[in-house]
Amino acid sequence: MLSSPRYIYVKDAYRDEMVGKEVRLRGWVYRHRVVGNKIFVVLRDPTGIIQCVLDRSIVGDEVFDEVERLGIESSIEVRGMVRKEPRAPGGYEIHVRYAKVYGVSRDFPIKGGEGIDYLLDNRHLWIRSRKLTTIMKIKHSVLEAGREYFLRNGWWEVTPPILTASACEGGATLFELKYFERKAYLSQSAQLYLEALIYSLEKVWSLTPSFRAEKSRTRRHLAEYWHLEAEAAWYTMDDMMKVSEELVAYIVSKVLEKNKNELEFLKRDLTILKNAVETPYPRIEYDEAIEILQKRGVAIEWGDDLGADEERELTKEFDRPFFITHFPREIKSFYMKLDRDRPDVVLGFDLLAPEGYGEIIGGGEREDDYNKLLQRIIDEGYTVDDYKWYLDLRKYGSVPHSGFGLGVERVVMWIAGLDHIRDAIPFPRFRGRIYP
Ligand code: NSS
Repeated sequence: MLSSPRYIYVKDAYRDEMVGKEVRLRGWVYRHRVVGNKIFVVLRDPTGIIQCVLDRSIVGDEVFDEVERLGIESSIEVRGMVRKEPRAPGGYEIHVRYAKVYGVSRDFPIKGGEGIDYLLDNRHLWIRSRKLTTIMKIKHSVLEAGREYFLRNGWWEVTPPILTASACEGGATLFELKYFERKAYLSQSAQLYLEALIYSLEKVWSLTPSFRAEKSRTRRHLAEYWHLEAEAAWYTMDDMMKVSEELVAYIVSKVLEKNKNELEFLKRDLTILKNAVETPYPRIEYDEAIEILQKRGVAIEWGDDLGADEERELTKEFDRPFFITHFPREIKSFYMKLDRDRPDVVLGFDLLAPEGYGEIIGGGEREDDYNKLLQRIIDEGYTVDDYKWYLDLRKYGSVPHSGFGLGVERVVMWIAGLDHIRDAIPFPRFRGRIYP
């Protein structure tokens, strides 16, 4: 008895050595066209699409009639021979001998040309699109490279909590929830917990969801995003900036290496992206950023925060990612260490992506002195009791330390060249929408 031909992925059919071989493929109907006694089914699987040709005289009436009626997104299996066919998209096709229908799909709700709100309502189906599939593959490489970078450089991966009792990045963007008899919040950042973990492991990192109740909908804010964070004992702000740029350069180099096809599908211009593989990245201080903006005619003054518009303007000065450091203390979080020589600014940094994208990382050196930190917490109007445990870290063997947080979807948005962050995550959350 002849053994069954093996299952292959679509991408494996696009090879000369497969020509003439009998194979099996499983997937979904991407396109479907009937021409007389032939059906052209374009089959989609995780690796691509390929044309499959069914001939009535070969597959028989029963199979032919069943496949003829199928709508797009029906799931099927085909068995047949790989053939070279210059007229087929991609140059290869499957000459089908047998087909089996698994799940019929009729009237798939997405036909092309729908508006964004409709597509978001049907996100559970829209994620099958080639565009979103392509972006998810790039995100996979970003996450893989991030983890690989930390593993190779001796960092410990840890698992901080998501349910928290206090704010890390200010009360304005906290999601509150009922936690048994009391109130709690969804974490905005693992930072405070990572700080507690450096006392045993010194160099730690984590990948967690972070939550921000952003009041307005923008192109680069999600209510739930994936946060890659690092914290290390003994590290200065400069040390941590080096880690940040090495990490980003490593991620970009891996995506360029592994996702050539995906970047091409998205028509991503690689000229500027390629510069990000080389470090160090340029560094400017906040003061200089303000001067640049003023020269460019932006109405801004020392002390103002940099928003998306200001950041976009600044990115025009650079052809690679760049750091801004030494921000006024008033616009940054309570935990940031003040510059010893200039106590009006903090030892904090942002890393901005070029081509208009802006901030992808925020980090800096932490206040490690008990009394100074206590004063910052009081000045901020926080309840000291909520931060008692965090203050303890400065009471029992305090050390200089630094850290940062990278927004995974911000990085994906930039690397993939997206105009909106929503496509960097399969099920985006922002104000006014939590479905599907
Ligand atoms: O607020 S951050 O700038 N900094 C922190 O949360 C620090 N506690 C991180 C740390 O030092 N461990 O956020 C860090 C990054 C920021 O640069 C963005 O890339 C991303 O997190 N971020 C977001 N991405 C998507 N949507 C929203 N709303 C968002 N907010 C921050």
